[in-house]
Amino acid sequence: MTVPFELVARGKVREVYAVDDRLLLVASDRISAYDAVLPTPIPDKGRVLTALSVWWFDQLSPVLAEHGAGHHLLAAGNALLPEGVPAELAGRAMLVRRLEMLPVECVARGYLSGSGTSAYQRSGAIVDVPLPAGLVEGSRLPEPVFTPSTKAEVGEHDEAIPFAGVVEAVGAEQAEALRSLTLALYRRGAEIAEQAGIVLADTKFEFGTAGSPSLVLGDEVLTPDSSRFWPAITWSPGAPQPSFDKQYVRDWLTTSGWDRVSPAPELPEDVVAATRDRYVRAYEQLTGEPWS
Ligand code: PZK
Repeated sequence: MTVPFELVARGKVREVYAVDDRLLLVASDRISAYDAVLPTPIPDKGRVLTALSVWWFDQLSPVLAEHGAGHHLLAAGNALLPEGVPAELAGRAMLVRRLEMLPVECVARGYLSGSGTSAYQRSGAIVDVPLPAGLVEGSRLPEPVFTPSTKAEVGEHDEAIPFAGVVEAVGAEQAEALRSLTLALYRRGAEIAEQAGIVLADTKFEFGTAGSPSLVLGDEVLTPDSSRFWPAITWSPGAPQPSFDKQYVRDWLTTSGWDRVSPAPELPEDVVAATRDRYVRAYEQLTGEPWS
């Protein structure tokens, strides 16, 4: 497929194109697991994640407004996109304001998981954020915490940084604003997810600046690719929690004999179908709207 716009950034499963002074964020149907992009696409994944982001931007608007902030979404959906956007991108593209992106990943955690658990087991803290004794993988934290990280180069992992690192990068005033807004957005998102039977364990936001409002929420928001979603019904601290979206993929890869170094194997069609179903169910459960 040829997109008649300049490619300005490319992630594992997404692309960004320049459209005059704006950007087009395109979500593919590609899926990653264990740091690899799998050769088998998940039908509708790009459309589901785009629709979820669009829905979350709307849900989070009041929180952003309370903080004097905005979001970058200008338009989404076939009819609203500029002329020249290919039909194959229908539903998978968001037209957004071009921002000066801030050089930090704004991570909020309400539950202990992954790299947070590793850090906690080493030091009782996540970098400079102390946590109480006795927590285990999957524990709910007494309060959500802001654990920012650097934006890693391609192929590297993000690295957690202390709050002072955010101050160094963006100044004290903006650092405080990022922490406060990140935690407020996470709290509201987790509350909405909880009502839908989904634990929003943690998430990563990216912000940029523009003329006005100064602080603008960018990127994708509260999708399974930027967050850990767990089914509330199986939440049971003390071991890794099943992922709402990728568990079938991880389980199958684990039993496939794949060495996690070679190119990943094609997924069998039942795993593809079950995984597509999980994305669609996440959308339907969260929004209360049927997928179609
Ligand atoms: C921007 N990325 C990350 C990398 C992706 C996304 N509104 C914006 N203004 C300027 N730059 C960006 C955004 C946004 N969002 C974000 N890169 C550029 C990224 C790779 C693939 F889809």
